[in-house]
Amino acid sequence: MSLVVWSGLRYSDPRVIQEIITTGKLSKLEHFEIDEKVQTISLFGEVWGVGPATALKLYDKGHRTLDDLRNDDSLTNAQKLGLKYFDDIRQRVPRHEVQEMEQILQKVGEDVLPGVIIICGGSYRRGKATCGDIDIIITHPDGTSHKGFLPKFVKCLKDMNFLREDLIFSTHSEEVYPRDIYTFGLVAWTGNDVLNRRLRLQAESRGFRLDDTGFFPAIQGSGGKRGTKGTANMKLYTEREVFDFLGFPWLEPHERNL
Ligand code: DCT
Ligand code: MG
Repeated sequence: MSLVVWSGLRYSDPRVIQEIITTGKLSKLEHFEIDEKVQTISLFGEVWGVGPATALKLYDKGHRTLDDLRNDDSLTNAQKLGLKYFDDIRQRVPRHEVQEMEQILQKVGEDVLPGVIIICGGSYRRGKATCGDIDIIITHPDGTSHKGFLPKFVKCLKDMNFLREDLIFSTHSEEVYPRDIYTFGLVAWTGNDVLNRRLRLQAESRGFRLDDTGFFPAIQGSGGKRGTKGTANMKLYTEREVFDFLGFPWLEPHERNL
């Protein structure tokens, strides 16, 4: 980057010299600095677990490369893992690999909890040829035995070395969808993000808030126009019911790449 910019400057150009003499600075160089800053912050932001504020903080500390970050003790464990697997995480996974992994996950899940339903959502469910990650949605048809499944499942996957690290998993987290709200999780985690935005807007126009756990009727007069969690949830059990309820034309998963 710096080479490209610098090669565009002719040091002997009288206008360059004139600018430095009269203003004490060189506007092209300032642009370069801005560019370098933007590029570095955006690179740091690609490290898993590093948001824009942290990226800026790291830049202000003087870090300019990923190797600089590797020597910084202030990184959280998740950020260190993000660095360690930086290239891996950025690489897209071929569809057939995701399919194999889904089958393994389903088999291990079944061993841990018979009847458990494990679906791979996201771009995979939308039929994409490669996937940025693997989004898993889990439920159990009996509505209760999903409780406590996730820690056991993760332990099993780690014991067999399928899972090497976990970034945000906590043994207290219960991130399996109870059967009665699973459909909303499935819609939300299938996406894509543009469709989700449209579905949420459509819900709002009908006086509901939609998220990955359900439809929530707006509470009149409380400023809760968008609907608030905790208000009665609509019981819908299939994706088609969700689309129908919204009056949104039905889309098969592979048609949801908006
Ligand atoms: N999602 C959303 N809004 C976002 C990002 C994601 O509603 N800003 C939903 C839709 C897809 C799902 O979450 C999973 O997200 P990603 O894994 O980020 O996207 P993807 O569609 O699976 O694509 P990728 O192949 O990049 O993972
Ligand atoms: Mg994904």
